[in-house]
Amino acid sequence: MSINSYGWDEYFEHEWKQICAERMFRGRIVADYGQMLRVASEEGDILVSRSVRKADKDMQIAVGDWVALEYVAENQLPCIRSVFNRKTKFSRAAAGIEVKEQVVAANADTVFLIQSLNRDFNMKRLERYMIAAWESGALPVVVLTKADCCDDVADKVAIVYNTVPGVDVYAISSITGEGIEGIRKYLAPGKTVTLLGSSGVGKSTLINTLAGKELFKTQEIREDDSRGRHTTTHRELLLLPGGGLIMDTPGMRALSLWEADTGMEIMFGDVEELVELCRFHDCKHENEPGCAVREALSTGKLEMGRWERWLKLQKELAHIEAKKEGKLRLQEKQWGKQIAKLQKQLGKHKG
Ligand SMILES: Nc1nc2c(ncn2[C@@H]2O[C@H](COP(=O)(O)OP(=O)(O)OP(=O)(O)O)[C@@H](O)[C@H]2O)c(=O)[nH]1
Ligand SMILES: [Mg+2]
Ligand SMILES: [Zn+2]
Repeated sequence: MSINSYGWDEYFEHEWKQICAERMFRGRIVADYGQMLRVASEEGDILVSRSVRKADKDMQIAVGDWVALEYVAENQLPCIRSVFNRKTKFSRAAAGIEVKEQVVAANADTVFLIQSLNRDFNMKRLERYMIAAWESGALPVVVLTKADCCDDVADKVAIVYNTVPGVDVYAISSITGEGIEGIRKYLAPGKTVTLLGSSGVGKSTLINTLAGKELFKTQEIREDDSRGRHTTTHRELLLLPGGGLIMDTPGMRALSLWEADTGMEIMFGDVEELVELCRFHDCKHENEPGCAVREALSTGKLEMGRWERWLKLQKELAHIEAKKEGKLRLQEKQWGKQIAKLQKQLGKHKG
């Protein structure tokens, strides 16, 4: 199998030259089954265990990653020796109490942010996905599914254009085929597209439509609350007949931001600029004199809803940053204790 068809290019060739070692071979992670991963490799399709040998121990591996593999023992699965630096990564804060990044997709060129035109249409959510998408380094594209179930497609598309100016927006239907040809251009040979969105919006159906066959399982959304059923349970990267690569992902319940500096700057740069213009650098934007935010709100230059969303996101990001810092301090404290213990032992030896 040629790895070129999986998107291998000069960028990774350069990476490979740095680590290139005899007996190692290359592959791309194409499916994540938890402890096991499937890899499309130079030696064919193989299963490997998630754990990484030697270097990069803490590195999280995600579907889309390029890895260097090696057979270390006879009759055993090969193991991952190294994970190549990524071109892009789409992350979120992992669910649960631990402060942890979850890499959802690696090395995507484009991310399709998917919402359905009937029940799932939500601009606040789109804004959040857009922040994470810009942060990822991949190009975000908005794909609105189930156009066949919607009477005001043009109005909804206009709302999206308004929310995310300058971003490509497509209204499609996997039932009638409307709009499908338009999105194929992102799936040029060797290019990777990741599909992201809530459960039931039609991600797997779209892949089946693009592939022209039933490759992935799909399921009706629930009657009672019109939510999806979380039909897709693992991430998988598929090579389409046209040469493009497309990644299916399980529907996301919530997208908690992990890192957002670039994403916030792109989505809310105007608000950040205003905040800088306030007379007092610690302005609370309540009723201080010379508050540029209040001024902009009163003239309508800044919309109240947008300001409130920015404030909320800001608070959320400050909270995650504080949690990250807390974790770091805890690690440092543990380190400190270990060092103190060692020094004590050394002292004893000397004495
Ligand atoms: N009318 C209509 N129904 C669609 C369209 N696309 C998908 N559906 C239906 O929506 C339901 C959910 O589709 P899936 O493809 O399973 O949704 P998903 O986003 O993969 O959901 P998860 O795997 O749970 O994240 C299925 O019953 C599909 O037939 C469309 O364009 N029009
Ligand atoms: Mg699915
Ligand atoms: Zn102010």
